[in-house]
Amino acid sequence: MPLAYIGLGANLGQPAEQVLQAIAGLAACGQVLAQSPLYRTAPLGEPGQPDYCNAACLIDTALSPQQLMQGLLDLERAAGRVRDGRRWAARRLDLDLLHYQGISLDTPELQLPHPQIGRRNFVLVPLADVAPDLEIPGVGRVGDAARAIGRDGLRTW
Ligand code: PH2
Ligand code: MG
Ligand code: MG
Repeated sequence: MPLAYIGLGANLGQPAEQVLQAIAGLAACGQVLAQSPLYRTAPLGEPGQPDYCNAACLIDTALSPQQLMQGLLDLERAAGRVRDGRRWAARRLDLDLLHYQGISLDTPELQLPHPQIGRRNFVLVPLADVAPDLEIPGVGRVGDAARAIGRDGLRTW
């Protein structure tokens, strides 16, 4: 079955609990093969928001990318995420489909690989924990990209 790579983030409520619960909930979407440690990361975006808890997971899934996205949105809703249109505001849970094995997509609903992977250390560093040798188009080898971007603003949770 295809492998899929998920980025997790939360900075409202009980961020670590929501991230761990989401990892457990990913069982509804596939088999979780690896999970990164939890990181405490400085918020990027609207000023004054709490630190984020970030992590990444590798799953083996029978779902299509679109079905998997729906599953991730369901988990975000179950955690109480409210989407109010503000792009980089604080949130209870954010699940990003970062990469889906063998698929490149550029549609309004879904872009794969996720266009921001290479720009954010709070995505790259946890992803490198679960898939250092993964090659992502436009990013390169994830372990190398994570080392190059550095760990500014990142601590273990
Ligand atoms: N997610 C955002 C905006 N800013 N900052 C950190 N540290 N971690 C995130 O996951 C994050 C963010 C929008 O998805
Ligand atoms: Mg995100
Ligand atoms: Mg998101």
